[in-house]
Amino acid sequence: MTTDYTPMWQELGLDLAGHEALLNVLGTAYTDIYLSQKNRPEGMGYFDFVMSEVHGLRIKELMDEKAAGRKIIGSYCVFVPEEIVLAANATLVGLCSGADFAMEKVEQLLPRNTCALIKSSFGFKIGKVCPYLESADMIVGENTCDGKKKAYETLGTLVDNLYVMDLPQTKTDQTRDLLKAEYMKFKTAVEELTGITVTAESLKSAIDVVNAKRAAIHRLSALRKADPAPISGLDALLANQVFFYDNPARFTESVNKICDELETRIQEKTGAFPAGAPRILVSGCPQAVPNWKLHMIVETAGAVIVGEESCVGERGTRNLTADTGTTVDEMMDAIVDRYFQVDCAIFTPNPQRLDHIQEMVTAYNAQGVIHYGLQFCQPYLMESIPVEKALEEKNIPCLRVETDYGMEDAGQLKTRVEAFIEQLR
Ligand code: BJ8
Repeated sequence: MTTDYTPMWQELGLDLAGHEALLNVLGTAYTDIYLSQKNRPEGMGYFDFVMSEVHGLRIKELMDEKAAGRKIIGSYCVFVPEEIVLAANATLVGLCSGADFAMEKVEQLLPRNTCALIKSSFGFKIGKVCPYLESADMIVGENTCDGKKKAYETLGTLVDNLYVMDLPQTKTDQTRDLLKAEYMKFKTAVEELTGITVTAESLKSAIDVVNAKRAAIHRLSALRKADPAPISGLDALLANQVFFYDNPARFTESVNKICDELETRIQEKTGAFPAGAPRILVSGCPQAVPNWKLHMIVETAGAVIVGEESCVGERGTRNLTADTGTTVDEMMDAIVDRYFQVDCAIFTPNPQRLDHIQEMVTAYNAQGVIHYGLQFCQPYLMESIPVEKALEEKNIPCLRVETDYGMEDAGQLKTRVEAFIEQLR
């Protein structure tokens, strides 16, 4: 028997009709895109269940946590350190920004030429269709790209619990100090919210929890190096998306379980795609749930995506936090050092990202790169040109795509992707 979550959604103040429409679209898309895939690992059943309960059971768990006095913090960026949130006995959830909603109303508040990700975050708020957003006791924005920076000024008028974190845009000793100061300030804000002081013990344990989660994803990523690829890019992308809102310990356990299965598949040479299928690395803007568009187009055209150089992917998860510190200050330094390596395109200059893309091409044995840029995203679209040049110098084919969340350009994209795949064959 399926549980009726309507009273819970009502209590959260969701617009029930709009929410139902969203869930229907999401359910249909998931069935068409995910459940129609062939040769999926059995362990993906876990993620199918998570997705079927994405606004149900997981929200119920968060509501139970709230009833027990725990605070929920929502974030839009991988620069928000989960370690600090967990150490203050709160839960961090990523706020999805992967689908268009209430666009007409959004465009009364934001210019039309704003990226789909920012518009989506507004659409979910204005349309009152995101239970994660509505259950959050604090919403964290960050000064990254100009679009987000300015949009948070307006978002602050729509929510009463927005906390904006400043972030450096260059990488020097001075800006590292700025990041540390911002993380210390954030720690204080979270402590004030929860009424719980972060201790060396709680921070150490939080670092371990988050490191374990990232290590599980690293294990999954490493298995994608095999040919035939034991898991599709779509399924691996989903794991990277669920990373942001599942219970961390359960996520780690489930991903490790899938990895055990993938290891057996590799030994038996069982692939999600046939051996020798063209292998592609996707690089660029984050693909938040339920943005599965590019992966779907590529994989239904017969190529397999073997890695994502993205914040919903390896850019976001790649480094662990050193666990050698013994005092809160030493551990805060380790956290700062870990996050300061994230090579988001808002940094200038940003040579590390170019190096990382090339390292990933080699590590995952990719034959080509698709650079995924959201329309109107200046940082990533600007950077896509040097990325393409650097790859061309190494004779690595690169296709730059610029798109949004709509399906109007799907046919045209498909044609370009198919031609690119032919080039790789
Ligand atoms: S660390 S990538 S998660 S900021 S797509 S909103 S950049 S105009 S999302 Fe990001 Fe943090 Fe950077 Fe990662 Fe702006 Fe571009 Fe829109 Fe973007």
